[in-house]
Formats: sequence, C-alpha cells, structure tokens
Amino acid sequence: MKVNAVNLTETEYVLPGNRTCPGCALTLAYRHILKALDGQVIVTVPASCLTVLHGMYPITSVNVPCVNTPFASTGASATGLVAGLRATGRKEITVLAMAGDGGTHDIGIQSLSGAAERQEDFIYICYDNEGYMNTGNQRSGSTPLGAITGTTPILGKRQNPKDIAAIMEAHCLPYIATSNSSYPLDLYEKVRKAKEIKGTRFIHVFAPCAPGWQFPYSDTIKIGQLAVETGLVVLYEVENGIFRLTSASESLARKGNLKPVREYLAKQGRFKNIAEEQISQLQDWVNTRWECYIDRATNF
Ligand SMILES: Cc1ncc(C[n+]2csc(CCOP(=O)(O)OP(=O)(O)O)c2C)c(N)n1
Repeated sequence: MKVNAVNLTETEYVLPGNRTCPGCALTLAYRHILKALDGQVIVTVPASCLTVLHGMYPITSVNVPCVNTPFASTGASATGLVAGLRATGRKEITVLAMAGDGGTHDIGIQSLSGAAERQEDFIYICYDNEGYMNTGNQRSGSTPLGAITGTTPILGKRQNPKDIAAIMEAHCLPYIATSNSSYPLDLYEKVRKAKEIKGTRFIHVFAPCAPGWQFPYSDTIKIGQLAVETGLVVLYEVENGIFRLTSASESLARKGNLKPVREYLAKQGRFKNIAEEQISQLQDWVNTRWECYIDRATNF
C-alpha cells in the first residue's frame, strides 16, 4: 500500500521538544526516516545539527539508541555496529549512519568510502544543509556556487558542489536515492525500500536551513520545493544500476518546464551578492545535469 499523510504510522520517535531551530528541515526528515524504520534502529551520528537534535546526555529528544562518533568515523562506526549486531544475532535492527554534508562530502568521506567498498550492511543518510551549520555556517564541499557563508563572506563560494550521490554510485551500491525534506513521503518510501535491501545503501536528503540560508523560518517547505522545481535538486533512485526519477522530479520531466534558478536564488539572503555571470553559470549547470538525468531515466 502506498503511504500517504493519513495512513502513515502515528508512532513518533522524534519526541516533542528538541534543540533545533524553528523550521528545521532535518527534524522533519529525521521524523519520517525513523518512522520508516519502525524505530528498529541504532543510529550513529558525528558532530552535527543532528547531535544537537538528539540532545545532551542524559537527556534526549529521540527514543532510539544512538552512538555519537568522531567526525571522520561514521562509516567505521556503522561497520562496528553491524558486526556487533551480527555477532549477537540481532537481525531485526537496522544500522543507520546519519551525517551532515560536512561530515559526509568532506570529513567522513574516507570511512564512508571504505565501508561502501566493503559493502557493509547499513543505511547511510546524508542530510545536506549545504554547509557546516551547527558551528555557524562555514562552506562545505556541498555549498552551491555564489552562496555566502562564514568562510565565503562577500562574493560567495566560487565552485559548484560535489555530487555525493554520483560519488557513492561509483561504489556500485545496491541502492542510492536522492530526496528532500519537503517531500517527506518520497523520503519515507525510499527509506522503507532501503531497509529491505542488503549491503550499503546511500540516501541523500536535501535539507534547507533557514538561519544559514537566510530565509524566513516558515518557508522551509517552499524553499525545498523550489529547489526541485528549478532542477537544482533532482529526486531519483538507482536500484541495482536502474535509474528512475521519482515524485515531483518525475512529474516535472513529463511536463518539461523547470522554473528559472533565479527564482530560487532570490528567496535567500545567502545569494544576495551573486553576480549575473554566476547566475548564468548555475543555470547552465542545472540545464546540463537535467538533460543527463532525463537521458538516464528508465521510467518515462
Ligand atoms: C574533528 C572535528 N573537527 C571539527 C569539529 C567541530 N564541528 C562540530 S559540528 C561541525 C559542523 C558539522 O557540519 P555538517 O556535517 O555539515 O553538519 P551540520 O552542522 O550542518 O548539521 C564542526 C565543524 C568536531 N566536532 N570534530
């Protein structure tokens, strides 16, 4: 049965009251991720906004077990948890490694790559708020071109972001998906699917950050939707090498009308100094990638 807002499980694993900012996309995504895993999970988390959400020992906002791991070690920590569960015969528990883009694209990529190459049996979710947000918004390998951060303060970042899902695809994983906190049911379905697959499964979750990106707290959902509607974020899954567009990206591909990236940029203070030339550069980048995704998609 396809999940919808009415038949989604009512059990909550993210409890009321936590230390994230208002309008936090990560909280929304995490809530649906834990629902999709029925709470049968051990989470391993490096320093990030997710550790802030979890809270400070002995108080926590989440009723699933969690290991706090050093920044670079998430893939190794998940590997150890999998081995421990295997040794104790706890087959019903999923190991979830979950880290931000700083902890994934940059600092944790070595241990993640090693674990993925070994095909360790866990789900890795990178929630991507496009910067080192919990330490005050420094540039990461995922920050987009033209975005102002604490370490790219005036002219914004000069480079395009790394494509982490493509990097993970190069590890020949059985399941890779991209998703977005503004499409929680698409995310839920993807985590459900990943749960049933063996080996390293990787899901990228686009997660807008109101204070860091400088938009009103109430616009988190809209910003996430605009990212998809402009083609800056594309929702897809790759199952055993078969590429499918999903959800809103599939509909957009059928209709064939992306909005201009300018619309998305104009809604965020972090792009206030972006040059016209950079806007054209970003638009070209989106157009080229979109064509590639359409060419690859097997489902329309
Ligand atoms: C080895 C190490 N270096 C730096 C830090 C400081 N630190 C803690 S969280 C963080 C930012 C994490 O960024 P990201 O992974 O993108 O997650 P987010 O905060 O955006 O959720 C940094 C730099 C640390 N805890 N450990």
